[in-house]
Amino acid sequence: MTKVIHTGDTHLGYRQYHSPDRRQDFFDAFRRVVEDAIADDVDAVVHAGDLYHDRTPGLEDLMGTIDVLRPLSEADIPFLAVVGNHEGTRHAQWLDLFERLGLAERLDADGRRVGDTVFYGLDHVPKSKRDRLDYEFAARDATHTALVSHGLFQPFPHGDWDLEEVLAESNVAFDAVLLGDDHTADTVRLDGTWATYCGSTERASASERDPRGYNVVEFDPEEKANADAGEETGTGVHIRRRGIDTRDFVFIDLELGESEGAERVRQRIREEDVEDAVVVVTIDGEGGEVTPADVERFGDEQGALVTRVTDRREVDVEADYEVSFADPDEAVRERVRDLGLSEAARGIDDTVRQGDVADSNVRDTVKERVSDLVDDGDLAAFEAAAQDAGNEGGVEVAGDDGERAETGDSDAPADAVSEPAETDDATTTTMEDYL
Ligand SMILES: [Mn+2]
Repeated sequence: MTKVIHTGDTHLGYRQYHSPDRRQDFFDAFRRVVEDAIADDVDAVVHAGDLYHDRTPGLEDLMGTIDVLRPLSEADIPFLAVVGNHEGTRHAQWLDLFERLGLAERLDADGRRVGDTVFYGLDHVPKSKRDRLDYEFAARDATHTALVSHGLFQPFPHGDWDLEEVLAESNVAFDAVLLGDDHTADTVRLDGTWATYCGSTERASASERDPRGYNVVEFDPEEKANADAGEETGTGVHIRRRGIDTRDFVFIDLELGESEGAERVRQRIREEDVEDAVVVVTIDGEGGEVTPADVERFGDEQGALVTRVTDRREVDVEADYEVSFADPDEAVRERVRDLGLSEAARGIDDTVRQGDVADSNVRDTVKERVSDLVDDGDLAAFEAAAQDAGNEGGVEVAGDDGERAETGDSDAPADAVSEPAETDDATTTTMEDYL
């Protein structure tokens, strides 16, 4: 029996909401996974990419990681990993450093045997380069084989990389595919293969409402032998989810009537136990007299760690400016919508400004998005949005309501939670830098 923990999308170093406590939370969650692995004496910890949020983690992040990984290697539990799209895949990187320190192993097409199971790795590959992949893996003697990869695969939601095609083209018949990138845990069966996302270990965006956790995956050689002998059993792959204790998030969804306002919001926050929690308030409806800044203050009064507001109210033009000052991000989004940019340009703008694309990843992300459009032959995406004569500044942008343009990146929050731009981002990053 081979038993491993399958984790991923740990996003270490992420100072979410500009909060040092949140940065610590991401480390704590990862540490809990490692502690469980040691307590359980599993045969390996498999990490499916996005160990770091940023492609160039800071020295503190690297040292923090060493502190987490060292007990694992002292317990003789290998840490096997692939590289995700937040880390860039072209050059030497953190994983190679930890490999050199004896704290990690990078999975590749050669495979790594653990008990009777061989684990293969396939790093994240940008969409524009996938045609060149041959999915050739070294043939190894093993009862079970598993592929570890990072990307958004079909048939999972938001998939742009067809897993059935990958499995059909691979020369190895995988029993399991252990995936990272989609922060939502999910498992499907494709013919004889189990495919599973372990989900993120901490909420990297406010759209990740479900409890966080990881997978425990067992490979039972006896059951596989019985299946091979024609008995009606499974293939001996057993996937179980286990939760981890993470920072409390309190989600408050409010529909405000015209006569309702600040008092209603304050009351709703008081009803919840928000102390030390991240409070995510979504306001909808026609209503009234409350600004995002008010809501943040109500959260602070009740001892919340962070309070974030997504304001989805329909507001008229005059009120727009009022909201704009309380929420500069929304003001910028409004203005960008009015510029009549092409889809491609909006995508670039979006990537440059997005709080959850780390600065060091912006260049690669932009390049990837543009080359995907070029490869798809989507030239319309480069045409400026039509400016109707007599259209008073409002350019119709289909379906875009301040949402992130389609990138296939599951890390994108479903709704942009208002987050003031980090000062140094705002002053040092301009679109011209990336064009
Ligand atoms: Mn991720």
